[in-house]
Amino acid sequence: MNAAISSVDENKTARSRLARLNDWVAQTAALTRPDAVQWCDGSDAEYAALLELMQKDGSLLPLNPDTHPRSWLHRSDPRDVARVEHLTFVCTSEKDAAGPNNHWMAPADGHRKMDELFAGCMRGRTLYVIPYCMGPIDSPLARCGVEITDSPYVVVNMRMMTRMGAAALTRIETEGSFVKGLHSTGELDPDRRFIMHFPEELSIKSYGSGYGGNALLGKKCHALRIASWQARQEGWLAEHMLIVGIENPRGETHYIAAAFPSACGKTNLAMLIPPESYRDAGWKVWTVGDDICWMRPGADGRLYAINPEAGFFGVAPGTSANSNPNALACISHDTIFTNVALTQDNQPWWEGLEGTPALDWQGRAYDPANGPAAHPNSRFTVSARQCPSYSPRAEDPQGVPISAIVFGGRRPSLVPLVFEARDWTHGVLVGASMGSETTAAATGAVGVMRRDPMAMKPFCGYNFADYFTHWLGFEKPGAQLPKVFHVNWFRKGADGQFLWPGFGENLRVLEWMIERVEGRVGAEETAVGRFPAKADFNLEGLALSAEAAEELFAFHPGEWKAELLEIGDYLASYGDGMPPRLQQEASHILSILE
Ligand code: SAT
Ligand code: MN
Repeated sequence: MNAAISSVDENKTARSRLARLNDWVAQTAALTRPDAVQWCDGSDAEYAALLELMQKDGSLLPLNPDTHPRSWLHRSDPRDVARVEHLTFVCTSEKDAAGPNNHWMAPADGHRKMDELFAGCMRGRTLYVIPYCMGPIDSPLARCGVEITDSPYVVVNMRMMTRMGAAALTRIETEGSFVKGLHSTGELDPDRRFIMHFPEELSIKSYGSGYGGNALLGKKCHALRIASWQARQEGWLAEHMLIVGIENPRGETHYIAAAFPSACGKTNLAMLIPPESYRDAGWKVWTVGDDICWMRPGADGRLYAINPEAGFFGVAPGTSANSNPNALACISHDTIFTNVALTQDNQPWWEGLEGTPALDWQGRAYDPANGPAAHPNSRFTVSARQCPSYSPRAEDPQGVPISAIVFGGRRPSLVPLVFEARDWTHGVLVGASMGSETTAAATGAVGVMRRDPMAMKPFCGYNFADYFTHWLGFEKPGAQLPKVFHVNWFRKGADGQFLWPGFGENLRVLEWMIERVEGRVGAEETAVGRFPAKADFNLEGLALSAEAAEELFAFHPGEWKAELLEIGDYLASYGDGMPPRLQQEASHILSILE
């Protein structure tokens, strides 16, 4: 074909691709009736104008410019401070496709319900159109979306959390496909709040919440619930995992992907600072991502991972110079804080920091009788580029090769500090049977033990039975799959205190994993997996009592038997679609224990 003609054709196609977006924006405006429509380009000028607007209307309060330059505090409605799993739905034509792990509604009913809420809801407001890309803009693993929202707070957060604006729009023009997300804060009335997903249409509708996971649609709604659906169809994985690079003294870097439920230390592990002796020996830690990991097999059979996000939406309480100096450095400027407390001199404050709060997260004079000064799920939003340990490979369009996958939860008893799965099938079982105590990241009781497979219970956009089958399917000829491990930083002693110091010392556990990956050390075979041999695990320089050291690595067959029986029942609750291989694996372990 003549070059001139082909470029005319391409332009036409690009325009018609954008026409789909334009039509959707026009239809949405007709439904929601905003006063104005603003297409976001992601520019500095746009960002500055939005900050000014929010400062004027009081939704952003400037923080102390000497200690926290260009940083802000946002206070949520007190009834809107966490994800709402009971109001989160997956709408698929067949109920079974969503599975027992999701709340389900028929797509037509879901749309009707949401469109009633959206009708006229943007009167007096501006409708913002946010084109964004999840993942490095030039990465074949990245995927685009467009969020429509009436919240300027969402726009400024999306700007830090995603690649937002003109470049994303260009990619959407050439690619044609994008995930559609419609969001309104509505009245912030918990009785008029729903987060609905339509995976078959690659679309999301969210109404009545301005909180992170409910409102920043690129994050959990797109990058996990919708992406997990796309990933299954396209042969990859969208996971609730941090990605961290561990460089050993020989200068070799192993990348590890680790799944923990919300508020269980993913950000801390992703930004770990090695203990002094390790630093002296030459160990380094590189942050790729702290919450979400998209990975797929590369030509060499290994899994390659990208972080689809561009920023961190981290839990503030507990973040300190002791626990996470890298995070503290990240958030010393150009940061948006949500629901933290304030000191007398207008610095952000939360439990775990030195000093004293003057105002609590609701802006009241601090009174311990009202509970913690900062909300337990208060957050910071910050660009990943501000992280001192940000990996030079974090923006690699091809992703980083994963050497190990780690699963972990809050388990006060039974589960040892670390063990290794025997093989991929066993590893999938270890992930599928993960348990953890609930945290403040979602509304509801805190500290209740529940099963949270792969830390995806709130985020898998389809039936867990199919999800486990998808995971098992990665084992095929030519695959060079990572080793799978389970860790538990949260084991407690009889006195109720944590047995393991955690934080930087967790590098000792990662070191053992890497040695296993490299085949440098053996392991002790048990019915439930491979445990470290004492001689191979570095406890030097740790103030750990002999009993604690014993207990952290102990294997209790009787208690494990009870655990395995429970796991068997849990897996059976997913019905006939469950891959028999997982049940067989669980039965096999049980038979060794008996
Ligand atoms: O609220 S978010 O989903 O963005 C954070 C979390 O709970 O993991
Ligand atoms: Mn998370």
